[in-house]
Parts: sequence; C-alpha cells; structure tokens
Amino acid sequence: MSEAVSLMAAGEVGVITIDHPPVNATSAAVRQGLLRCLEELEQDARLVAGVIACAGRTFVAGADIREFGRPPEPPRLDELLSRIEQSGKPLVAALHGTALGGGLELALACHARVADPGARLGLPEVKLGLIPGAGGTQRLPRLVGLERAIDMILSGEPVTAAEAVATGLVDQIAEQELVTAAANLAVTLARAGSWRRTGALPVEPGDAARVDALAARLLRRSRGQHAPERALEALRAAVILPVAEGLQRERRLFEESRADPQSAALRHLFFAERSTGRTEGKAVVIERVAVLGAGTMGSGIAIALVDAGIEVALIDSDPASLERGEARIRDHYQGLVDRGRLVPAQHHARLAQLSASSDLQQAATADLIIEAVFEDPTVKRELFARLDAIASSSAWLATNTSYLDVDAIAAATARPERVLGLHFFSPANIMKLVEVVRARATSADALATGVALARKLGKIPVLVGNATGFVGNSMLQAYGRENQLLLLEGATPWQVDAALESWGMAMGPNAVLDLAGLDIGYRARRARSDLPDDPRFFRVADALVEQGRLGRKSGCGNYLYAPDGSRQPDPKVITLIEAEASRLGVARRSIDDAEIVERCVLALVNEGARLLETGVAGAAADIDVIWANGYGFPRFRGGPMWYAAQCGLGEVVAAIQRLAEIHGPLYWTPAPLLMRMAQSGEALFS
Ligand code: T1G
Repeated sequence: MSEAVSLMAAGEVGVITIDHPPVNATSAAVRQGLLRCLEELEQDARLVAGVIACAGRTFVAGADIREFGRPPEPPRLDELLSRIEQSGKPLVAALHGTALGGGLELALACHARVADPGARLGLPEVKLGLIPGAGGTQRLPRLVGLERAIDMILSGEPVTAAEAVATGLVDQIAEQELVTAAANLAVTLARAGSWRRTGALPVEPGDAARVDALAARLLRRSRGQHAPERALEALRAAVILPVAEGLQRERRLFEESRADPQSAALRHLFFAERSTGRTEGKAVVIERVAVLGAGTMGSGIAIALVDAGIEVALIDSDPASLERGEARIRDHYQGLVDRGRLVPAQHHARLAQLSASSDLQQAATADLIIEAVFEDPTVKRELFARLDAIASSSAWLATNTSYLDVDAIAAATARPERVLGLHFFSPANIMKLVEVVRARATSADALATGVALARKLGKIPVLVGNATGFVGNSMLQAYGRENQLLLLEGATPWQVDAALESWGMAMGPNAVLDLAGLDIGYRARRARSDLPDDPRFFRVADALVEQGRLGRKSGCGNYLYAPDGSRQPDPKVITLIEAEASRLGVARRSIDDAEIVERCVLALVNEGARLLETGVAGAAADIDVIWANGYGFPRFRGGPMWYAAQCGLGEVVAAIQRLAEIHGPLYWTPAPLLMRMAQSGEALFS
C-alpha cells in the first residue's frame, strides 16, 4: 500500500505529499506520516525548506470525522501543527481543492500559503457541532483579524482563493504549477533567513462595536447550537491570551464540543446524507430533460436542471401558464445577474439551454421526462399514456407527484419499469431533498438514473417506497394532525409555531401551511378516501379555507400578512377555532409548550417507525435526512429517529402510551417496531 505521506527532494526543497483518498483527511496514518516526514526534512542538510502538498482532488479537507467516535491515536493534530509551526526550516502549504477544517489549520501552522486560483478555504467545524480544534481559532485571527475570523468560523462558510489573498490568509495565488510556486516561495523564505510563525503574530481586534454586532448576528442565526458560542469564546481568548494559553483554551472547548450530543447528531447527518440513494442499478447519463408543467414546481425543476448544465424543454399545454413559467425562470436569472451572482455570459448560456413549447411532441427527444402538472391522478395517468406514445423507447418517465400513487401512474404506460417518482421540494431549485420513489415495476436502472441525476443537481436523493405521501409527507400528516388537534384543544397557531421554532424547527407548522397555501392540503384531503374517520382531522385548516383564508397568497390564513410578507396573529382565527371546537365538543384548556413539542415530535417518530417497518423508508438514517433537508428539522438534533434513539426507545414508547391513555389509541398506538426494539434493546442505529 502506498504511504499516506511521502517526502521527495525537489532541488533543495523537501516536498511532503499527502496521498490519502478521498479527501486527504488527517487520519492517524496521515498525522504519523507528516511527523515522520517533517523530522526527515529537518535532518536532511541538503534541504533548506519544505512544501506540504496533497495528491488527488483536494488539499486536506479536514480531520478524519470517522475517528471522532474512537479513542484518539497519537500524534494529536493540534500538537503536530504546533510542531510544524516551530520547524527549523520554512514550510509553505500548497493549497488546491477545498482546504477545510484541520486542513486549513495545517496550512495556518505553515509559514506561508500558496493557493490554486480555484481553491476554497474554510473552517466548517460548527456545521459538525465542533470548533476548530487544531489552532484555527488562535491562528486565523492572527492573519485576517478578529472580525473576519469570527465571520469565517461562526458561519463555517469557505472563502475563495482571491478573498483569502485579499485578507492575508494566503500569500500568493499560483500563477504557474502549484507545488513549484510553493517551492519557490519556500526557498525565498529560506534565503531571507526569516519566516513568520503565525502564532507569534498579534491579533488585530478590530472595532469592538462591529465585532460584537457581527458575533450577535451570527449567534442569532445559529440559535440553539452550542458550537458557535464555544468558537466565539475561543476567538475572544486569542485577543487576550498568549498563543500557548489560547491553544489550551481552544483545546478544552474543542473537547467539550466533540463530546456534545449536538456534534454526534450533526456528524450522524453528515454521513447519513452520503449514504442515501445507494442502489444496484446502472445510471444512464441524462443530457436532455423535458419538464411538463410550467408552474412553480416545473419552473423550479427546470432552473435546477439548467444550473447543472442540462438541456431543458419546458412544456405546458396552456400558453399562458407556459409564458408565466418562462417569465419566472427569466426573472430568476436576471435577479442573479442584478445581484452580481451570474455574469452575462453565464446568463446567456443558461437561457440557451432552455426551450419552451406547448407541443408535447417536444418531449420526443428527451432522455428523461419529469411531469410536474396538477396533482390530479386522472390528469397524470392520461398524460403518461400520451407520453408513452411520444417518448423515445429509451426515455425514463418521472412524476414529481408529492403523494399520489406512482404504481397507478406507471400502469398508464407500457413501460412501467421506466417510470419512477422524483419528488422535488419547493422551491425546487433551492431545496436539496429529492425523494426517489420506487414503484412496484420501477427498474434498478431507473432508480440509479434518478439518484445520479439528483446528485448531479447538487441534491440529496433518498430512495422511498410508493405509499401515500411516501416518507416525508406521510410523517408531515401525522405532525400536522397533532398541530391541528392542539389548536382545537386550546393552543394558538402562534403558540404552536413559537414552541416548535424555539425547539429548533426552521418554521412552525401553521406558518408553513400559510406559506404553501392551505387550499392545497384542503383539495388533497378531499380527494382521499383513506383518512381517519375523525371530524376533528385538520378541521381548523379546512375551516380557514372555507372562510377564504388560504394563507400568505390571500393575505390571511392562520396569520394576517402585510404586503412585505410579515405575519402577525389574528384574533379572528381564535374566534374561528373556538367555534369549531365548540361545534365538535372539544374541551379547551391551557396547553404548555412542552406538550406541543412532545406530541408533534413523537407523532413524527411513531409514523417514521411505521414507515420503517413497512419498508416505505429504507433506513432510519434516510428518515432523518428527509426531515433535516425537506422540512427544517433541527440538524443539531440529528433527525426524528436519531432524536428518538437519544431519548431512549423505552422512554419514547412509554411517552406514546401515556398519550394513548389521554387521547385514545387512534393516533397513539406505539408502532410495533418501537415496541419490539424497546423490549429487545435493539438499536435504531448501529
Ligand atoms: N472525514 C472523513 N471522511 C470524509 C471527510 C472527513 N473530514 N470529508 C469527506 N469525507 C468522505 C465522505 O464521507 C465521502 O465518503 C467522501 O469523503 C467524499 O465526500 C481538527 C475537528 C470535502 C467538500 O467538515 O465538506 O477538521 O461516501 O461525498 O461532495 O479543527 O466532503 O465516498 O465513502 O462530500 O466532493 C472539517 C467535510 C472536519 C469537511 C467534498 N472538515 N467534508 O465534497 O464529496 S472536522 C469538514 C466536506 C475538523 C479540526 C476539525 C465534503 C467536501 P464516501 P463527499 P464532495
């Protein structure tokens, strides 16, 4: 096996190369190899300086996250980096790809940094519930100042090579071959006989008011998360403590963050999002897609495809709808140009990939057809029957339905094995989640092609079975049901929303209903015959629609909306709820936030367990990925199933049984899977 780290003399420069695919993470082998090569370089009198570079796609993209759950092996990264900083010979980091986390910290411990023009540099540890634990909070502010260091570390967002040069993080952009450029700089430093040890530099504290305002803004954005607060404490220590003490403070805070359940949850999601969508089939490369339906979903899907460089034929039988869809897409790209996020050449290229027509025949040359028309089973089946006669024999047919039966849609064609669901989430060009629906006849190649396309769009595909609402919306119905019952029983929409948003949900269920449009659920429920026989079921939402309160689009729903979209409580809604509760004979009472959170979250867990047992969900981790990426479940809680596992399945079952005693078994019978696991001790996650 080739060594993870090697030292090669290039003239009088020792080039240390890390070669540890896929991302050169600083695993134990890499750390041990770095130490060995550093010592060899220092002992070799022929070498006056060194370069640290990486083979493969990227410079070190971080510490090896897989190691965090295991006992650490020496050398510790932070100690190794201090050893590198104290080197008797100048060391220059040669940065390409994504120099992230421990990788950027390695570069900070070097005496200079040269970057490829396309390199990106960042300290994303807070996205894993961690803080930079190998000197990042102490060395970065010494190069870029406290304010920029707070921005980079608390947001976790990377900067470009050009930005890095502008702030002093990087010394040079490589105009020639990267390692050569780094070696030349290393020799220059050696000849000069002096080089900067980052840790010896002072920290430029910046304007205190600006720094405090930036920190407060970033902490507000990450409300509920511990890592940004710990990172800020370490950064502030850099201003007042000598570097050795600052590094000790950082280490303590890093170890606290590594032990924090929030970090375990975020690391769980990191790997879960990379494990979804695995299927045996052979993916076919998709170059031309026909999108049927130019509504909000269709135009969003078209934008996502165009952004990925795919040719798109947008087709809508209604010329007015087609015109609106085209305008929506054009406005989207013009907005990017206006905000300087798209240059005119890119703008032109994107629009050149898009054609629009009312003629279904335009779908004849597509590799894949994605239907995103009105959510009506008859409309969809008729359309797929027509498509079957038009589409090329090698084309795949996908429906974007959010809950309808994909088997029934596939049965309208003579090619059910080439029919699948691709359930995008709105806005389709922004939301990362795609549920890839496996209908009864769907072939493995169809699924693999759907998964590969989703990843090409930069999305996260999750394979799900064909059942009403698939996984996400089936769980959303259980969650929404409890929200609706809580309203009848005495909670207000704003209390429910605030309780769940304080718990970490991105947006409360009633605000979400208003955003999506209450009439969408209203129509869907009327088209279904499998709903519970319970007059209370979504009764508040239905009553709002019957009074013309459709949500944000009609200016009022659960809330009143100002023209700028801001929302405020509306006493009329309480009057409406009270009238419905009275009519239904529901006794009203004061409800506390804890009950709101427990009932809504346990409804998710119980339904998720049921979907796991029936195979509609393939894995507990898949459910977590769906809810973290499609419904705003707090990432620092890992997802509904991770959260249940952390609570203890015995506790979860007992809580559900308590709810059954109060509210009856209709909605609160524990899923058999939960009962079995609680009794056997089997874990949801290995
Ligand atoms: N450790 C272990 N495995 C990693 C990894 C890491 N840091 N980063 C990626 N992988 C694996 C990933 O699981 C996948 O494996 C493969 O590499 C390709 O990844 C001390 C404590 C680098 C931008 O947070 O952001 O340093 O599925 O599918 O889309 O202060 O990976 O193929 O088996 O994502 O091209 C800080 C995390 C760590 C960066 C590439 N670093 N990684 O994206 O490929 S903590 C990070 C990423 C730390 C120090 C602290 C991305 C990427 P498999 P991929 P990609």
